[in-house]
Amino acid sequence: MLKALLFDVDGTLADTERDGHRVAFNAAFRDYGLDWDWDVALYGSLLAVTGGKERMRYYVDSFRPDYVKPVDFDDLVVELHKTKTRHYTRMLAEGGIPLRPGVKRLLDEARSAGLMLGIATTTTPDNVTALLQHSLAPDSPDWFSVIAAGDIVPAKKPAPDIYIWAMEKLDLRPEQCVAFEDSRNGIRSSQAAGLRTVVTVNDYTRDDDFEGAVAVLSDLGEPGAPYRRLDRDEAGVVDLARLKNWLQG
Ligand code: XBP
Ligand code: MG
Repeated sequence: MLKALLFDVDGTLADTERDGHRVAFNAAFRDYGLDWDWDVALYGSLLAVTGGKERMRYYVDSFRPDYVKPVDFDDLVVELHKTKTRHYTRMLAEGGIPLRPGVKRLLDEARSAGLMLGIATTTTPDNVTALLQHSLAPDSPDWFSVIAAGDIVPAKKPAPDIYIWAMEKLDLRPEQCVAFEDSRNGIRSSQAAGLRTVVTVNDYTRDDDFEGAVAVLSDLGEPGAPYRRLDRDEAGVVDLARLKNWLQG
């Protein structure tokens, strides 16, 4: 029986990567006088690595052979990341990034039906709180029975650890939950944790491999603006009835 919906954050709740995280990274690089500038296409390649600190190291190692690392490079990465988090949370507070279609509708329905809600993400906890408060509702972090985020587990997605951690906190088994993801790294993580997974793609992840997903959708859909299913010819709105139907089928 379905007891909880577990959500990824970036790319799933909102399209935060291109116009949120990417912009905040670049602002931090400028603050530190670095000539690093991540354009939209490059950022798509960098998304192969989850976690902001891990992503910066990957960039230097794979794209900047010319960069001479200072002796305190690890500390610099930590400081850059703190600065990036400040930029990102300020951006959310100033204008917010809208939630994707159907997200609030499904969260509201799940809460009314007494289902538990959870978050499992590689992003920093402050980023999750800021997104929920500014784009969903000021008290919405309290809607979630668990918010599993960031460095809480050392191995980030695609490792299953963050989902396993969240389910342990909820005292639930994978069969009692369904995950919502937007990326290959995300579904690798959720599936390795034993979770059935609904995927809503975005511009960075449309062509990813989502083998084994419950459904691959343009978004969760709204009445009057239905989702388009990418893995078969179907349109509609993801509500609990449809979700349970998919899970039984
Ligand atoms: C997305 C990520 C994160 C963010 C940046 O995670 O990979 O690294 O891009 O966040 P998810 P931080 O889709 O699991 O939410 O800079 O805070 O690491
Ligand atoms: Mg994601």
